[in-house]
Amino acid sequence: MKLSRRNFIKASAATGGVILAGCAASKPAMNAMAEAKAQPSSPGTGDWIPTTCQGCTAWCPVEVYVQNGRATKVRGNQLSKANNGYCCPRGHLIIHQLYDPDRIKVPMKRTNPQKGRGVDPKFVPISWDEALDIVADKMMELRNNNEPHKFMYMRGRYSATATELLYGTVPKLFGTPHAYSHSALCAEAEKMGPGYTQGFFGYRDYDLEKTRCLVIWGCDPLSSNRQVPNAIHKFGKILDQGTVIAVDPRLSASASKAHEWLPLKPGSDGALASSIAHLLLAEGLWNKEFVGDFKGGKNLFVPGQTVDEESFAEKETYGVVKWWNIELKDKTPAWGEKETLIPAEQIARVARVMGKAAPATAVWMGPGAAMHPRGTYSAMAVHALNGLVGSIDAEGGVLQELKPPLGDFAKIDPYKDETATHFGHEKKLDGRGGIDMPAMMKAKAGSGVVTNNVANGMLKDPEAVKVFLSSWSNFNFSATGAHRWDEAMARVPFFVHMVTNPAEMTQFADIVLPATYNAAEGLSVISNKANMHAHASIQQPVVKRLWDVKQEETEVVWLLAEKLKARGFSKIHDYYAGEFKDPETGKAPTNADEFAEIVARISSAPMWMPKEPLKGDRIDGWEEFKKKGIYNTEKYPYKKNWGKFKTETKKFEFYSETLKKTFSEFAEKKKTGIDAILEASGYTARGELAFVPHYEPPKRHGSLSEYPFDFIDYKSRLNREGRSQNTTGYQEFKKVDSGDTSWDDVLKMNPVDGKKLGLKTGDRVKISSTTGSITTTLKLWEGVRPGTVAKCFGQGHWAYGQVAAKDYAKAQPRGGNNNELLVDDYDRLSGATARNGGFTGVRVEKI
Ligand SMILES: Nc1nc2c(c(=O)[nH]1)N[C@H]1C(S)=C(S)[C@@H](COP(=O)(O)OP(=O)(O)OC[C@H]3O[C@@H](n4cnc5c(=O)[nH]c(N)nc54)[C@H](O)[C@@H]3O)O[C@H]1N2
Ligand SMILES: Nc1nc2c(c(=O)[nH]1)N[C@H]1C(S)=C(S)[C@@H](COP(=O)(O)OP(=O)(O)OC[C@H]3O[C@@H](n4cnc5c(=O)[nH]c(N)nc54)[C@H](O)[C@@H]3O)O[C@H]1N2
Ligand code: SF4
Ligand SMILES: [Mo]
Repeated sequence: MKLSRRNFIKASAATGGVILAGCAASKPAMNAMAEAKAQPSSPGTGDWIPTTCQGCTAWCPVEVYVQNGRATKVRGNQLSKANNGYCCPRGHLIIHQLYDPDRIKVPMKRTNPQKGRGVDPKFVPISWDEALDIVADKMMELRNNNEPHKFMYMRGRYSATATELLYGTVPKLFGTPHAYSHSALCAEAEKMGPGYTQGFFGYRDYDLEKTRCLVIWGCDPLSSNRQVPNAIHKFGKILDQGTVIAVDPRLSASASKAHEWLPLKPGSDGALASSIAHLLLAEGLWNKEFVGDFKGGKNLFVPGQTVDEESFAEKETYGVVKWWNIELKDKTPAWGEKETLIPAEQIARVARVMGKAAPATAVWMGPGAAMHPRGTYSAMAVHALNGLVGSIDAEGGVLQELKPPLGDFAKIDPYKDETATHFGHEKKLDGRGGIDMPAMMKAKAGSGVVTNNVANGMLKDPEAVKVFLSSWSNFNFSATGAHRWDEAMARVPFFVHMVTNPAEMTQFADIVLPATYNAAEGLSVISNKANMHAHASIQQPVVKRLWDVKQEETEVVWLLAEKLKARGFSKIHDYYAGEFKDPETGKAPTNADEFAEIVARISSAPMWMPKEPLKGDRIDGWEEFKKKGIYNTEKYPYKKNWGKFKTETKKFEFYSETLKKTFSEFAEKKKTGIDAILEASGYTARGELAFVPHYEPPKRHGSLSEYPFDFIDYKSRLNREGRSQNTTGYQEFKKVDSGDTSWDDVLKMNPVDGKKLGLKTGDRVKISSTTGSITTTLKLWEGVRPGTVAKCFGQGHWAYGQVAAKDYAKAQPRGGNNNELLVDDYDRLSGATARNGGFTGVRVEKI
């Protein structure tokens, strides 16, 4: 039976069994509705089974209610301290996604050699055995031709611990440098803020219970970011006991409830931060316990005047006077007003509130302040405010992290053969480590991934990648400059996609391997932190699989390793079979299912069979871990990292010796100067300014005359990253995003601009940038200032399924994808893809 793209979804939705009849599938599968009919569910009887939601990077421990084998409801894990027993609105979409009729149900093979957007792949169903034979043959061809480095793996979302078995293992043992994670599409620039000030390249936690001033900056914690249930749970209390300030060019859900909303000009975050810092210093409002004080007791921070470094005795920080002299002394609120369009008096008012509540003032920075083309410095500037108010690791402040004790996997090095070692050192495709792309994550140049630049690398060298494997990814939709991925993917000779749905990237696949919907069908251990506790949470099958799907990081890699072994390359299999022993019985895995279970047991064993009693929860054995689903650590201790920050000086650095050292080493290696690197990477700072948090004027693609509006991108509160749009729940409830309309995708414009352009709500408009154009509906809305327009990221799928796309068969999108407008540009110091900061100018025309 031949299945074209056109009728694949139609057929599979109605009759999953028919498809399976056409191939040698190993498991019988049933239509979701058929099973429900066979066993009517009776209300009130069922079990809550713990698992982990991965709808966003909160990775909440949850429980799924299962009645007669059917998942019917979701709630937070009642034992979890991170989310207080709640899930956010999109936790409920787990059920919709799990039972999405458009899921890929069996492996598929492409029969149309032509590839492109809107080109029918003419997929036909095949068995797992056949599919993996084809993949293994293609991989062996590369090994046999001495070009294993033409193999590439790219990771989208992943399961926290098991990811190592694919991302960390397969490319390294096979012999290729081409393993790239999606992280630089995600929020890497944000990490540069805490990274180059306090030596912590990670996401922060917040003591929301005790906060007296919460500054929400470039994120919307009631809708998104990394701990939505906890933010919703505590928000009312914070409003009662203190002040909430939102810095966002758009009226977000948080901004709409905040005491102060600062709708700054997109990309001017550094200017706002510098003027707040200026005022805190000029008015003596910095936290003396953390920062220290003038030796003479008198405040010498006088606007416009430099200060003698010797006059100040610092405590937990380093370089506050240098920072004042180099960047801050002239950055008054009046100066700030010019750059940010926020009235000077509001800047001053907000700064005073922050200073008065210190150290219980938490600046919660998100991608909106950082994912700009010059975002490293605005991330540093915004995060440095936490240093000034002394909220780092303080009561009511901003915290680093604890970690649950996880079991490690054995080192792969002994399994690397000569070919792997040799070809593993070939040049990467993402441009990292060039003077125009320093990618200095974790204080080391060339260490950051530049995900989105991989497409450019592939286009430049079409021979570079011959076999491409990717999982849980959809870069043709999720990456800015999305059309480049269409071009690059069309040229890849052999592409294997391991996903749940036939999304945009899948349309370019030669082999499609249907993945488990991990939150409800996978088996893994996921760790994270929130609400002053870290946790490890199990992800386990809450229901039996309806379709012939497999988990890519454990089951599929095991089966693939077997296939490669049968063809003469056994290293990957040797590693899995030789090093993964059950922590209790010592037994080695003999098949894919056993491997998956042993992996989860190794990762979690230190929590349920600890060598010494732990400070966190007590769990007696694996069965209890599966039943409770979670291990919570003890509470985060205040001042944990004081005196031992992982910076060059061990202090919180307002003058980053850490960044200076990283830069100097890189410049030496490249035989050039630091200023030359800054220039090549598009930053405006020169000299000493490069080492302090400072304002870099926003970069912009497109002239103001041709593209008069700054474009504001943000996430839907129903986005499960790029994945929930094929559910009717998403479409029906889309109106929960402020200003939005259900079943549509609206561009929000200030009524003042609407009047000027003669546009009204409901008009169909074409939005164009220097890169591309999309068509959507217009909505006049006061939640954006004149000169800016905002549209939610999420809609605009031309594939994925019959709900997400307006017409899947014709590849017609519902609404428009922001990434077809946004230019592919980068914060080059981190390698992160820019999506915020108004760097893409757009034009709006009625059609
Ligand atoms: N609902 C939901 N939550 C999510 C996710 C999801 O898909 N949906 N994904 C998760 C993931 S993967 C990540 S990486 C995190 C992080 O992602 P989030 O914290 O959700 O951040 P974004 O929506 O990317 O950030 C954009 C925010 O910054 C604002 N903004 C845009 N330009 C500017 C600017 O120039 N300055 C300032 N100050 N603000 C600006 C936007 O209006 C918006 O509020 O969220 C996680 N949480
Ligand atoms: N304009 C704009 N672009 C953005 C963002 C934004 O805010 N604005 N956010 C960015 C961020 S923060 C991120 S993290 C990226 C995310 O982008 P990607 O890393 O590309 O991932 P997704 O698009 O979320 O999901 C990819 C695919 O995974 C499949 N899938 C769903 N569930 C599962 C599962 O359980 N297992 C497997 N194997 N596959 C599954 C689906 O088929 C889906 O198409 O997007 C980024 N892109
Ligand atoms: S979508 Fe995110 S915040 Fe919501 S329940 Fe899932 S992991 Fe938690
Ligand atoms: Mo992300």
